[in-house]
Amino acid sequence: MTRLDIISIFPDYFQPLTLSLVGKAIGSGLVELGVHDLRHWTHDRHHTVDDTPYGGGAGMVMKPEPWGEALDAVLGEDPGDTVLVFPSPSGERFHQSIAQELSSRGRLVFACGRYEGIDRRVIDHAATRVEVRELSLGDYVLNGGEVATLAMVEAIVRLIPGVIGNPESLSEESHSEGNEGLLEYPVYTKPPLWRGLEVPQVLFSGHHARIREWRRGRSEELTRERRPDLLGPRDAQA
Ligand code: JDK
Repeated sequence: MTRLDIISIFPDYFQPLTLSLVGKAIGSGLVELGVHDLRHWTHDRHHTVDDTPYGGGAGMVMKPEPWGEALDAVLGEDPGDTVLVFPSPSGERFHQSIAQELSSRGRLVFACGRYEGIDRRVIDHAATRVEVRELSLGDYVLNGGEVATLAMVEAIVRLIPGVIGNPESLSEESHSEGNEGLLEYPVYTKPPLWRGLEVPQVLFSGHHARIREWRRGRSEELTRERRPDLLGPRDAQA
């Protein structure tokens, strides 16, 4: 059983998690999900979570007090096997091996910031109590941590044993160890001729070794064209 908690000022963002794969994982008891509204841990009439930045500059910063109380409550007394994730545009880049690693943890807490981010002391203080990862979804700026959390949760949950019916399909896909770091080959299904476009003949041959070679060749070609960075420093010279 994996426990996921998400803290956000927009808990409604996480409604989609009750659908599809993550929803099924919850339904089948493999995953337990808690979504928490940060404003629950405010005490003023306006449920204030932001304030002006020390040192000046544009925008607002999330106040430390609500975050401190929220994390105390959600982490609880014994945050033993917990990883606390702060999505951030200046975090370490999230990738498949981090998803793999996080999928084996007992408990994950996602802290979603907004505005220009969270007062730094919240993260520094939390790091004295639990393992903290600041993670970036990619090199672009989102409006907050919610969308990054949705993507990371989906990438992590599908790797939890039992969540995906056929675990073989996991080891073949791009960015997993089994695919030798290449992009996936193109896939086809019926009909054999569609809008004048044919399915490559080799796929009808029943010749498994030739099919495997063809797929490998397509994977290498695609990787060279689109993601030469995935090839070794030598192969990358196209
Ligand atoms: C968490 C708040 C928004 C907006 C300022 C100035 C250059 C931007 C934070 N991969 C990824 N992208 N974006 C996020 C992410 C954004 C977040 C929060 C995650 C909380 N925001 C925001 C503008 C700035 N900053 C220097 C980069 C910072 C994750």
